[in-house]
Amino acid sequence: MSTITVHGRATSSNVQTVMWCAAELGLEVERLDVGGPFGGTRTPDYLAMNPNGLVPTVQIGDETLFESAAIVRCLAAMHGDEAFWPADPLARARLDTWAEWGKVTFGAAFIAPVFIPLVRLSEAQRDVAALETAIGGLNAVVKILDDHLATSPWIGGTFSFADIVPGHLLYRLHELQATGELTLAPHPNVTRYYEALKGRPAFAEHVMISFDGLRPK
Ligand SMILES: N[C@@H](CCC(=O)N[C@@H](CS)C(=O)NCC(=O)O)C(=O)O
Repeated sequence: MSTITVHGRATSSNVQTVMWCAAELGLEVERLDVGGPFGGTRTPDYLAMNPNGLVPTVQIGDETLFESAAIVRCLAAMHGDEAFWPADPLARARLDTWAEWGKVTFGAAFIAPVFIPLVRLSEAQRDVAALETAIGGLNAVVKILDDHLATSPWIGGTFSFADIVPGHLLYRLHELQATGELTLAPHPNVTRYYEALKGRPAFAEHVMISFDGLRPK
């Protein structure tokens, strides 16, 4: 089996998706601390692998990839069984719809407009009005997931690659609610789903990582 090397700090949510997916698939991965306080993303060698200068960058054998969701799909296609990565294109697309939604809708509504102001900015640096609007938008998005999960235990009938992309956001979402920093409308199905994710050892190891180190000093 090809060696898998993940360049990226463990506190990066996008690195977490890749690490969680690899662990669910039972893959051995070497992870290197890159990005954030570790630096290393602006060197010519790194930029040659990932011109965005972001993490993760993943090497699978001689191949180098960036974009976490694409990497999750690649690992799933290479190593997933029929439940994790269905062979039928339509069955897979039914799941992938939610993986894509997790990235471009849920992730976009949560990380930049809500998580970053609440965690990475001091109160003085926050645009309170913009944050309130963003929390309203996030509520609407979480309701979409909650409605979907009312009829399904996982994103699909069984755990699959499609749980990784929206699922990895839920540790941060629920931690911010637990501390009272974020208040959302009740979302019982999402909370039930999060409790199920917490029972997965790979999720606990790679996603439930404190983000306190990201807070301003
Ligand atoms: N669309 C990219 C986004 C990658 C990204 O924004 N990574 C962040 C961490 S989550 C990053 O590299 N931040 C700068 C750093 O850690 O040095 C992906 O999904 O891989």
